[in-house]
Amino acid sequence: MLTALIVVLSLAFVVVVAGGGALLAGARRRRPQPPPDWPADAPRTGRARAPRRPSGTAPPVTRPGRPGPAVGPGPAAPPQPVSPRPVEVPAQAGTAQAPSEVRPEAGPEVEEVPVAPAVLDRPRFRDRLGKARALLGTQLAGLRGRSKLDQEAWDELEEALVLADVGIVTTQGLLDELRARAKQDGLSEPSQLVGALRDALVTRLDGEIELRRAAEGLTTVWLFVGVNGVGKTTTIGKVAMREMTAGVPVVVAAGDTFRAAAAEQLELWSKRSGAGFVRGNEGGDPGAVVFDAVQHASARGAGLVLADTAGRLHTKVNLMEELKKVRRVADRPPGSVTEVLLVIDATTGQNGLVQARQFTEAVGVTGVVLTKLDGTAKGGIAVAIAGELGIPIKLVGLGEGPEDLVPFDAREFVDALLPDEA
Ligand SMILES: Nc1nc2c(ncn2[C@@H]2O[C@H](COP(=O)(O)OP(=O)(O)O)[C@@H](O)[C@H]2O)c(=O)[nH]1
Ligand SMILES: [Mg+2]
Repeated sequence: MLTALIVVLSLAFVVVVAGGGALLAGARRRRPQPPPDWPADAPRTGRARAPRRPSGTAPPVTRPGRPGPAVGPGPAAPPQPVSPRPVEVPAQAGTAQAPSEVRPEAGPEVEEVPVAPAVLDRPRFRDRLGKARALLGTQLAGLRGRSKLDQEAWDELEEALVLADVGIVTTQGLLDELRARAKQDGLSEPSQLVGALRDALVTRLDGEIELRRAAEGLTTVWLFVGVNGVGKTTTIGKVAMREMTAGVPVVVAAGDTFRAAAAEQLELWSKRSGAGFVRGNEGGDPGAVVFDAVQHASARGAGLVLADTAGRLHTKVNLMEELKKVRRVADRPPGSVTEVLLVIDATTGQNGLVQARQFTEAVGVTGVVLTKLDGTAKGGIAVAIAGELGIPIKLVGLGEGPEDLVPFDAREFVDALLPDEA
């Protein structure tokens, strides 16, 4: 009897131990997923881009004793906000920390510690461009219904492109190209024409989307410019979120000193992301704010400053002069302006082109962030910008949330814009 009891108890013990082990193994398998793609350090070719580091794991946590990485901690231990002349310190910041905590170059041991993942789910173009696809779908339906490629078919295509906000000049250029292609390849069906349109659009939109970084030892500055309400501050917040998630210490500079609310809005985003935050007084010198942000980012080893700017001043000339000055100041070592990103609201249509010309003349735009694509039926503005100005679209806003800013992908965009049957 006693022997039987001992045997039963031993069996129960074995089952419990084996079950516990399986659970632990299961828990290990359920590690969080890798982070979203981000173009800054990824190759342009192909759709899959290498992630910086699995964001399902925590950013490196420093421990004394062994060498650490060149970049500072990410969201779990964000870089502390800097304290330049006019500054507001984020509530979560605490007191200033030694630079070694921002940039653990020598000494500390690095350990990957799993924490709650800060994964940003990347929205798909297809899911967010429904309005634009619906408009082009209706327009192209007429073209598809035709039996041959006659003048009326060409007229139908022209109307569809103009209505989608591709713009007269770009539309004419596209039609010329497609006529030549139709002749050369002997295209006779309207559906073949739409296929050729797909390719022509992708070719025009495909550009360099990488966000460039400064040389070793300098602090990268990305300047965000554009008229009021296009989404500059929101975009900076989203970029800060992405970069911090990827382990890059960020400082955001509230260079829109025209409205106090702009700095407060940016401060909220900095709190969400853990990025450092620098602001000035209302009506103060935005150049000084950006200068301070660079100085303090550099002193703490934070590699990236995202500078907000005003979208409206008393006159347009004032605004452009101010932006030129901000750029000059930000570009003084240790600062290095590697991107001037013009933010354009896709819902403003052709007006965006006019803005793009003005800003490009004043500050030399290096890339476009096209926001609110989720809210427009006229996605063709992207083609007009890329085609007429030759400025690559680098990022697009597909919504208001932190995850809704994605690297531009010409093929994915065009596939989302043109209905399947087209
Ligand atoms: N739907 C949508 N709204 C956006 C997007 N980007 C920005 N917004 C909204 O546009 C409004 C103006 O943005 P804001 O960043 O303040 O513009 P700024 O004046 O250029 O700084 C805010 O309500 C944002 O939430 C986007 O990609 N999609
Ligand atoms: Mg703003």
